[in-house]
Amino acid sequence: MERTYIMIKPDGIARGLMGDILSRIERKGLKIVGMKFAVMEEAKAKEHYAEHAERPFFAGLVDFITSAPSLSLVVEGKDAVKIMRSVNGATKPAEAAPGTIRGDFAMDTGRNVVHASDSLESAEREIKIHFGNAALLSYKRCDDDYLYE
Ligand code: IDP
Ligand code: MG
Repeated sequence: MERTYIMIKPDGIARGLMGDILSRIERKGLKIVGMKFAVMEEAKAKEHYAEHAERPFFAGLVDFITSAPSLSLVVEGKDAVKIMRSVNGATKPAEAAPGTIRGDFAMDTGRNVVHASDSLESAEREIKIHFGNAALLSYKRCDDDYLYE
């Protein structure tokens, strides 16, 4: 079982897409085991996007991510990291397939609605940044259903 870090970015929240995006995650069969709705602190945004610190879009990206509320999630399931990358779609909306979140809802790379960790290592790092030691829910498989414990 894997855990991954997902963020519905400020544009997704402002556009009223939170419910649709949560629904896609649930209908896919993944479990939401952590949720935090807040304006991200600048230090956390900088740490989260540290790999892009030298890129020309970094300052604008941090400004945008900290400008308004975003929804941070921890999502759990088999192959959750890979599956959430495919549910989100390609980084550049022009390359994102229809049926993906970015393919259906985004036009600009800088306003691409969602984030998902790109590897298990990134997921662990990002969950630590945004959830620290906060307790996450757990769930168990029960017959054909998945139940929270
Ligand atoms: P990812 O979100 O699909 O993992 P990354 O390449 O890690 O994509 O980039 C992180 C985020 O930085 C992107 O989701 C996007 O919002 C933003 N970004 C990436 N490249 C550009 C760019 O060329 N211009 C503006 N924003 C960008
Ligand atoms: Mg990335």
